[in-house]
Amino acid sequence: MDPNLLKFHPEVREALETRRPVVALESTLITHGLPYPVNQEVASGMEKAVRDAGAVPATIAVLKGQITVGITADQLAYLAQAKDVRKCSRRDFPIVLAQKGDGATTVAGTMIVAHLAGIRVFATGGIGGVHRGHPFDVSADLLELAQTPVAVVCAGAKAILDLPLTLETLETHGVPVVGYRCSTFPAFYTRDSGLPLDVRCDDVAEIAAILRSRETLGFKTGTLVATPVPAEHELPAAVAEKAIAQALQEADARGVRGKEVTPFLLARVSELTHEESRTANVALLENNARVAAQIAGALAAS
Ligand code: PSU
Ligand code: MN
Repeated sequence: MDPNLLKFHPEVREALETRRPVVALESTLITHGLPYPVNQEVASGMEKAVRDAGAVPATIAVLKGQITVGITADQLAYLAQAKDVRKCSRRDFPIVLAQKGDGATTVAGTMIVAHLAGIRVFATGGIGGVHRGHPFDVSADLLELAQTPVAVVCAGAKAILDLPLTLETLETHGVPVVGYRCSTFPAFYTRDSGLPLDVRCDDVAEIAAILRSRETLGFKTGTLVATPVPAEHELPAAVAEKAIAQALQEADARGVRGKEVTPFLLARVSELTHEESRTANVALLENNARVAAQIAGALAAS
C-alpha cells in the first residue's frame, strides 16, 4: 500500500502500533445526517464515549483528497459546517481523491478505510439498507458488509427502510447479524422490529469470540452488531412510523433519487418529530460508541 494513502492522527497510529483498542467513526452523519450544531456536538460526544470506555476514537473523512484516520477537533468543526462535501461510499473514493475534494465517509466508506488502516471495530447510528417501495435501491453499506471484514456496531437500520429485505440481503451475502443484549433487529428509534437475529450475545467477550472465529475461517465478510437505543430514550413506535410514512410520501412526490434519498428522509423525519427523535438519535449514537469500545477492548485483550 502507498504509505501516503492514509494520514493517521498520531494518537491513532500509536494505539494501533501498540495494539490498544481503536474504534472507527463515520463522517457522513456529520455532513449529511444531522444539522449544525448538533452534528458537531454528537460527533465529539461519540469520540468522548469511546475514550470513556477505554479505546481511542478514529473519526474518518477525506480532506482535500487525503484520507484521514482520526480527524482533529478543528477538522471536525470544519466538516460540521462545510458545504460541497461528497458522500463517499466505494465508488466515490477514486473521484474524491483525484479531484482533491472533501469527502464524508458513509458506513460503506468508513468500513473500507478502517480495514485499510487495521481497525476492526466501527460504531455508527444506523446502517443503510433496502429502501421501502424501491427494492432495487440497495445501500452500498450492505455490499460493503459482504466484502470487508470490519465489525459495525449500530442500532439497527431506520424504519425508513424495508427491514425484512435488508436482513434478507445480509443473509444472502453471508453477513452474520449479532444482537447485543437483544434477540430481534432494533429499528433505530425503537428497540424492537420483531425480526429475529442470528444470535444474541449478552457479553462483549462472546462477540469478540465470533469476530475471532471469522478471522480463523479467513472469511472476508463484515459482521453487523446491533444494539437497541437505551429504553429511556426510545421514541414511541407510532410517532416514528407516522413521520416516516409522511417523509417517504414526500420523497416519492418530489422524485428524490440516488444518494440524496437517505439524507432527505433523515432530515424530514427529524423535523417532523422535533426534539423527540433527536434525543433518541443522540442517545443511541453514544451508546453504540461505548459498546464498540468495549468490543474493541475485548478483542485487544484476547
Ligand atoms: N442512517 C442514519 N444516519 C445516517 C446514515 C444512515 O440513521 O447518517 C448515513 C450513513 O452514513 C449510511 C448512509 O452509511 O447514510 C447510507 O446512505 P445510502 O442509503 O445512500 O447508502
Ligand atoms: Mn441508494
